[in-house]
Amino acid sequence: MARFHKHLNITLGIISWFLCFAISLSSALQVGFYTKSCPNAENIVRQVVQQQYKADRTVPAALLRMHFHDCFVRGCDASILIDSTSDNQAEKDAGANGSVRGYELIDKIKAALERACPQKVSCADIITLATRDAVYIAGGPNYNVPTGRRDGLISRASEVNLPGPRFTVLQAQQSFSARGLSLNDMVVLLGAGHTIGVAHCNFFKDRLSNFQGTGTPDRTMDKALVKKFSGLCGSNPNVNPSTFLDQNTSFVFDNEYYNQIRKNRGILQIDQELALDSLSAKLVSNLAANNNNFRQSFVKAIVKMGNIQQGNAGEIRENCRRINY
Ligand code: HEM
Ligand SMILES: *[C@@H]1O[C@H](CO)[C@@H](O)[C@H](O)[C@H]1NC(C)=O
Ligand SMILES: CC(=O)N[C@H]1CO[C@H](CO)[C@@H](O)[C@@H]1O
Repeated sequence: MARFHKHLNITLGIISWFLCFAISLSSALQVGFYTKSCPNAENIVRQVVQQQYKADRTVPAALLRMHFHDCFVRGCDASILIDSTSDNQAEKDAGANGSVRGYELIDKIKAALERACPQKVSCADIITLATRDAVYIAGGPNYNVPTGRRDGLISRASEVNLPGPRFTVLQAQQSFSARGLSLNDMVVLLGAGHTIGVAHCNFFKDRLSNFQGTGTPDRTMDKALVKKFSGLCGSNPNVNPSTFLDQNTSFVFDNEYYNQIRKNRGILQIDQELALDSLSAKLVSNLAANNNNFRQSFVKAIVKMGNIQQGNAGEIRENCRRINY
């Protein structure tokens, strides 16, 4: 018993040390970190995002998903941007990352920043700022982004450990809480991402027929949608079309996602489960009823997600796709 307590004490000691360390790291981030070193940094990011959005309305979805995938693996350190090399398979080439987009846009922003102030602005901050600007263009709230992140030195496909579309709400919650995010943060962030993006058939077509061996489609999916997607996804294994995760206001950053999943119009299994599982159903109905509540909760949750960090070692990458020599 004494031995058990000793172990427990050591474990608690390590955990609290780690928490202090994590808190002291995230408090190193501050709004306006580049005010002196690169006064125009945030304007430059915004201009490039606005310009690209005019050519491509899917930019907000691309950036928001990239931000999520970056922060969930090794913290928000731009490890997602690293290209694989002959001796390293990087995060972006892990299965879960197959459809993350927006790398060229980040390159463009980085090039503009390097012209204005070489070697000052981290790629990790670029992702975070660009996401903020894109969310705002899509109709979301504007908010202050703490900056001062450093770019990580490691990116490994084998470390990618993201929640999957067939997770239960409880499993997803565990994945979020391991990163310091609450169930409420999770419900808010999922709705924010999935109110503007798309999903490819491979992530949800198991719901369309013989769902989990039942011989029928997923009974929790609206019948008209089952029919629509059966046509869309078809039976040709060589094509993998996509559809909007919010089937109503697909390009608008609003709380409509929550109304849709309450009408059995969720696309991924996890989307639908969010509305049905007793863990999250109440949160979903509150968010569906109140767009302002959604917007305010989103700002808190995305800033919190942006503060996930794993260590303070790092650098300001010259090229977001490569560790500096
Ligand atoms: C349990 C958590 C989550 C799961 C299982 C999940 C899963 C997925 C899947 C499977 C897709 C479809 C990808 C494709 O077909 O290309 C997707 C799309 C997307 N997700 Fe999530 N996601 C989760 C949480 C989040 C969060 C927290 C965010 C951001 C705040 C987010 C943002 C997005 C966006 C923006 C898209 C659309 C991407 C695009 O249009 O290119 N997701 N998600
Ligand atoms: C789409 O959203 C509008 C409100 O923005 C709502 O009135 C309408 O019922 C929704 N349609 C569907 C099919 O959910
Ligand atoms: C687009 C892309 O990079 N896809 C990769 C996703 O991950 C799988 C598995 O590691 C690779 O085979 C794909 O090439």
